[in-house]
Amino acid sequence: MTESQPRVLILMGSDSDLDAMQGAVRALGEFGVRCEVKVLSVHRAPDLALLEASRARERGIRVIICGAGAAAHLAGAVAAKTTLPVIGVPLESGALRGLDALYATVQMPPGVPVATVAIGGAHNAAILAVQMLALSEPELAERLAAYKRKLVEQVEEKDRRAQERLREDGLS
Ligand code: RP5
Repeated sequence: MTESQPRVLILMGSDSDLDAMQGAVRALGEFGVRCEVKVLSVHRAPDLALLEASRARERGIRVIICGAGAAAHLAGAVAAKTTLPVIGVPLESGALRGLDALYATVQMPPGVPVATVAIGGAHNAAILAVQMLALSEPELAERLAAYKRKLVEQVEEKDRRAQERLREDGLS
């Protein structure tokens, strides 16, 4: 495997999922983690989707992120065909606004887990994927630590702003 090979595979059920899944691509990019992105419906092209899942490990992929809306079976079906960790992102789509996708993604039978993030949680899916890769990559763990420090700074800034508002409103 070469350094430039993608280690995260992002699958999505439709091109209509792309906007929602771009947060994952962006976040992985910020950590310098290469990914491959594919539209692959397990309902409309099941053979292709299952082939992709079963070949992912031997291609050097280490984590698979699957985003889908409605009857969102992509992550579960992919998890059935690989020993790689699979992260599911339920997406908002149609009348049930993502609740259907959440249930379909998270309610997996024993033995076939899908690590399910929030509805529309593509960013968190990427962070979780980086955390998995960082188990064996100290440099990535360093970047995650820096990311966590930034989160703390952001909270401190929010507190400063809240205190300022309270003072301006004569409430402190
Ligand atoms: C799901 O149905 C897809 O993941 C998408 O969220 C939703 C609608 O798909 P399209 O009809 O836009 O292709 O399978």
